Amino acid sequence: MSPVTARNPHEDSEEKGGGLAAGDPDEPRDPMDGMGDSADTPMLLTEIDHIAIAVNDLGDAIDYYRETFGAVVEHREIVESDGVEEALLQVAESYIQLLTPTRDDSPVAKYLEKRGEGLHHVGYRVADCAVALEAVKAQGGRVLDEKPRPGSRGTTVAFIHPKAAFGTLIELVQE
Ligand code: CMX
Ligand code: CO
Repeated sequence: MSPVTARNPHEDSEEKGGGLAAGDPDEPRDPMDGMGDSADTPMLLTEIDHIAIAVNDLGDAIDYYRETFGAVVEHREIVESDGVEEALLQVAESYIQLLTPTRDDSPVAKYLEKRGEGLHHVGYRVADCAVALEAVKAQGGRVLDEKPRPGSRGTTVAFIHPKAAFGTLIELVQE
């Protein structure tokens, strides 16, 4: 069997520097090449909503961001259900979310104790949190919230377990 008759159109566009289709304007690259099963999943994430950083002292962290970068607090809130106080600092269409625990059994208190200050989670904005959460579950994802729930500043959110997401705690955020 000749390699020409066995030609797989996906192989051409994965070749670096010179398959038959390379440079042919009539044969656009398939952006899903090499993406495996994700070709079936429509893009659900519309923006980075926020990067959350766990800190021991919210005031100190706010001062650091203001003095170092000129970043100012847009919103401040205590989220009792999560045992956190947060400050949101806007960066273009996204936020830095500075987080500190309000009680000892808060997930952020546990995180600080175990790992110290630092990046706690990434919030990805989605158009519809329920739809995105169902898509994660359909892929066998390990979710922390079976149903979307209220987040801060009137958002609807759901968390995905970091152990099932390459070590990053993910929050789906619908505005
Ligand atoms: N990022 C990455 N890994 C994390 C993590 C985080 N934020 N938090 C915990 N882990 C890891 C731990 O290091 C640990 O790993 P090992 O088993 O390798 O040691 C593992 O996950 C289990 O961690 P744990 O300390 O035993 O903590 P729990 O399982 O009790 O809780 C989690 C972890 C993610 C389930 C819990 O923090 C949670 O439910 N989080 C979602 C809610 C939340 O974080 N709310 C605050 C934010 C509110 C907001 O954004 O508004
Ligand atoms: Co968050």
